[in-house]
Amino acid sequence: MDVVTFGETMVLFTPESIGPLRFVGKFEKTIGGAESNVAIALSRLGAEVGWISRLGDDEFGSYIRNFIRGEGVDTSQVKFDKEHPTAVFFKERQAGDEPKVYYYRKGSAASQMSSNDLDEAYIAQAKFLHISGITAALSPSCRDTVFRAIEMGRRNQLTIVFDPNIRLKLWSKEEAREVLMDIASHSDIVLPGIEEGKIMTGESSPENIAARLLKNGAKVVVVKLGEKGAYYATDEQAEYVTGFPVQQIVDTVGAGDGFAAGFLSGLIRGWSYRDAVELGNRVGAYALTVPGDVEGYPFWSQISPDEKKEEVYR
Ligand code: KDG
Repeated sequence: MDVVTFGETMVLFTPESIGPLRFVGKFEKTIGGAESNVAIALSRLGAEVGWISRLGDDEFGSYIRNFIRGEGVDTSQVKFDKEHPTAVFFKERQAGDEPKVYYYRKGSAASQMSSNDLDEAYIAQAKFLHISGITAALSPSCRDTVFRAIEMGRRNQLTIVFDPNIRLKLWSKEEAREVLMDIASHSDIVLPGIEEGKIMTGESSPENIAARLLKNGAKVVVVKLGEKGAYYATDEQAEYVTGFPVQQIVDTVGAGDGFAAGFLSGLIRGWSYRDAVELGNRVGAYALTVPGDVEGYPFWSQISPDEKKEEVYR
C-alpha cells in the first residue's frame, strides 16, 4: 500500500440554488471528508490507498463506504457504529463568494474514533501516513488517535504527511495552534495553506512560515498559495512553483486535498519535490472546477494520457 489515512467523512448536501438554506428546496447528495478526498484523488492517480474511519450503522454510512470503496480505496478498516450516526454537512451557496458550510457532526460515529480503531500491522504496510488536523479537532479520543497513529507510523518507518486543515468551526485559533504545532513537530511533511501557516507560526511570508515549521521538526514544508501556486522548502532547497491556471473557479473546497494527493502521487512516483508540487497544484486546480469535493479530481489518464493503460487502471 502507498498511503494510509483516517478521518471523518460526511454526507454533503449541496443546494441546487444560490441563497440562504431556508429558501432552498433541492439539494444534491454527495460525500465530503478531507482525508477520504485525498484517498479518492490518490486512487484515481493510480496509488494504493487505505482509509480508516468509523461510520454510523445507517444508510448514509453505507452510502459513504460504498462510494469510497467504489473509488478503489481499501475500506476494510472502516467500522460501523450502532450507537452514533454518520455526520452530514450542508453548503450554502453565495453569489460571487465562497460557500458557507454548516456541520451536523457533534457526537457522530467518527468523533468516537479511538486508538482501538488502528491496526498497527495494517498501517505498517504503507509508505506514507496522511494525517489531517480536522481529526484532532473532533474529540479528545480522535486527538489521541492522531498521536497514536503517528507513533505507529514512526515505528514502522512511514513518512508522516500532515495537512493542518484548520476548521475554525471546530475549535479556536489558540487551541488549533497549540495542537497543530505539536502534530507538525512529529511530521516529516507539512502542507499548510498560507492562512493556516500564519495561524500556526505567527509569521506572514511563505519563507518565514516554512522556516518556522522546518525548525519545529518537519523535513519538507509546502505552503499552498491558492492561484499563485505553492512554495516548498527543505533545509537544502526552496522554490516557488507557479499555479495551474483555471478558467472559472466554481468552488474551492477540496482543492487543498487535491494538492496533497497530487503532491503525494508525485513522491510515490519518485519525482523531485518541485515536480511533485507542480502535480499537487494541477490536481488541486481540477477540484476548483466542480461544486462538490471529489468529482473534479482527475484520473491519471487525464494527467499523463501517453502512459500505458495498465498503469492507469490497475
Ligand atoms: O477539505 C474539504 C473538507 O473540508 C470537506 O470535505 C469537509 O472534511 C470536511 C471538514 O471537516 O470540513
